[in-house]
Amino acid sequence: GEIESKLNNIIEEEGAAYFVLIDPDEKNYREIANHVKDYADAIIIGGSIGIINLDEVTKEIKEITGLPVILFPGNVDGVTKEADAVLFMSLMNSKNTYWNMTAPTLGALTIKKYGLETLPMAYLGIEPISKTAVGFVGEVNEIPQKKPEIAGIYSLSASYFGMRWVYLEAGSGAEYPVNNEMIGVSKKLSGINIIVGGGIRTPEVAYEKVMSGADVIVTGTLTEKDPKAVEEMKKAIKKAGMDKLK
Ligand code: 1GP
Repeated sequence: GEIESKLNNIIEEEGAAYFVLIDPDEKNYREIANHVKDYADAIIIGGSIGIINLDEVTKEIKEITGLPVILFPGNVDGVTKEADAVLFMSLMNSKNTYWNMTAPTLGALTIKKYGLETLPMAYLGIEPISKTAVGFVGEVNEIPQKKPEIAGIYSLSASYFGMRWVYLEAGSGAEYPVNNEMIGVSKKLSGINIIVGGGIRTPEVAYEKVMSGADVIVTGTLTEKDPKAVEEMKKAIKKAGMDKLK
């Protein structure tokens, strides 16, 4: 699809991409959109708890930023025709089959009707995700940080299923992010695009994650608290991207 090609080009040419997550329930979404429009490569829209005015918020964010707007649905109600694409995902390490397969299946026909481009993605819940909202809601059997190879084999499995994206998720507001070794082994084993998010709050940490193998860095909480922080984040991510390509 068009959006996926665009993102792949950015990853290929710049070594890494930067996504900003906006929770549709966030009150200052206009302010965030305004600040991030010159720095993020794409906006992802989603949240695990409650969604109000998803159509309107998505439409406005698209108008303000002019960036690709990609849905990151927390459930079957997380889709709108106002977006460009959707992360079509399986929470592979949930204990509940609803989050592995039923929710995406129930959402599939709506996605088709809306004509949204789909990016097939494995969503993997990593420690300390259990302490965050998505871990609780998604009944995640969290992958311990000390067992990077488990994330690696899930990523490999995802690639064999034909998925082209893996999201290593520590959870929004996580006390600490996914470790570098886990990112490295996931990238090495799968060869597909690795998105890393949850608990990334400084440019230095973002730099390390990209150098370890992350293709995409996501920040949500940081951007909500300090929308201006995106400028330094972008610099670090792109610097790491170029250093990685060398
Ligand atoms: C959550 O990975 C994202 O899905 C972002 O996490 O809010 O901690 O940046 P933060």
